[in-house]
Amino acid sequence: MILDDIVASSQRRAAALPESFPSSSHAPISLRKAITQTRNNAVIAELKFASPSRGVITQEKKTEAAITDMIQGGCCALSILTEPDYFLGSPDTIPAIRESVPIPILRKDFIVDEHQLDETRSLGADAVLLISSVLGDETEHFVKETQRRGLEPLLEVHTRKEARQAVDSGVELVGINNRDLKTFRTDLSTTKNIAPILRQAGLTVISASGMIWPCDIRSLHQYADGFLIGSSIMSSGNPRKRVEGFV
Ligand code: IGP
Repeated sequence: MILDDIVASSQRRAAALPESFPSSSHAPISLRKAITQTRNNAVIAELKFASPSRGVITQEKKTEAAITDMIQGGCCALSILTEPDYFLGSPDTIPAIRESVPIPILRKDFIVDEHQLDETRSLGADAVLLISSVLGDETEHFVKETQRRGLEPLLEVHTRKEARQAVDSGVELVGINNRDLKTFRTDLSTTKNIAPILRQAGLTVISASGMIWPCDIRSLHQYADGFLIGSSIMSSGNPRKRVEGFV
């Protein structure tokens, strides 16, 4: 299964990290606040050049231009995919853009080792993705370790069981992935099925993956506080216009 390969390669990357990292001078900006205080639709725009399910999404590797466009379009936060082998990302992107980005940056990768949390803080990110189906029983531990480093965890779930575990983990921000990472099948009703469990517990909910058009956000509006969108924006040829349509 591809997810196992991605996790194995993330473990190899983590093992090659240095023991310690230089501290970042960036004062964290709250992703949760950015989402809940946005008056329009809270859109998190994702820098994503390729994925195992789609292959190459855009040939244009213009990071800075894409990010400027996304911010001008009105997104409330950025997600930067840093996984190199399957998503063609790089951790170096975050420090390269940090100073010119006034909104929260989420680091998206396959975190499997606490060292990667130190790395994430050092890169200047505000929040980091933790994936429930990757971390299993260690999820709660990683949530705590993330918070201890002054980073905001965004915990990704895909099933009702994972959602109930999220409620018990002490996390405040949860992403519902509409894509099953094991089969790559995308179904927006995943958000509708799972969100009530999280919202009843007072958590902030982000719907992630598979939203292509503004009507997709409209159909999920009552279920989620924010919307994380990658491929539709990156493949559009005009990220600013595409984000404007969503917000
Ligand atoms: C974005 P999409 O369908 O808009 O390109 O999806 C984002 O949700 C997706 O990239 C994602 C992801 C992840 C990537 C969600 N969870 C975990 C890597 C790892």
